[in-house]
Parts: sequence; C-alpha cells; structure tokens
Amino acid sequence: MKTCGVALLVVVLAIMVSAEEESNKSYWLGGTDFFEEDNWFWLNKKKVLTGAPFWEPGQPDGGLKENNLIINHHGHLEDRDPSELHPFICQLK
Ligand SMILES: [Ca+2]
Repeated sequence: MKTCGVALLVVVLAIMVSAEEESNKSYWLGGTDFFEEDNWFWLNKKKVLTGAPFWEPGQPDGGLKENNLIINHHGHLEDRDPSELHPFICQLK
C-alpha cells in the first residue's frame, strides 16, 4: 500500500509540473508491459490501472514496440518506445 501511494504521488507531481510549465513535455514513469503485452505493472509490481481517466484516449496503442510508460502534458498515460528522450519524474537507485 505504501508503494502504491508513492506511485500516486508521482502521478500527481507529474500533473502539477506539466501544468506549471504549460508545455508539451512528457515524463517517464516506472511502468511497463515488457513482460506481457497489455499487462501493465509499476516497478513495485502493482498493476497499472487501465482505461479512463488514467490513459489518454486510444492508448496504449504501441503494441510490442512501446512497452514503457509516460505521463503526457494532459496528465494521461501513454505507452512509448524507450528510445524516446523524456525527463524522469524520479529515479530509484
Ligand atoms: Ca506494449
């Protein structure tokens, strides 16, 4: 439960940062469906909630090529290719 709260805090911070910057920046989050397509998990092994209002409409749409999670400038989740350059919200050691 503690780690779930941390994940929620990360999402809220990402939304606040995005709103303040008023930019089109997206940020990497610690989520992936690398191990099983369309089965998304946070780094703490908790399941990523799917659908509205969490995900951008139409997302995830990248299939096997996009297995990493960002939060976009709308505050919604999208799947993306890990080769894309985006800042991180936070990094675990
Ligand atoms: Ca995928």
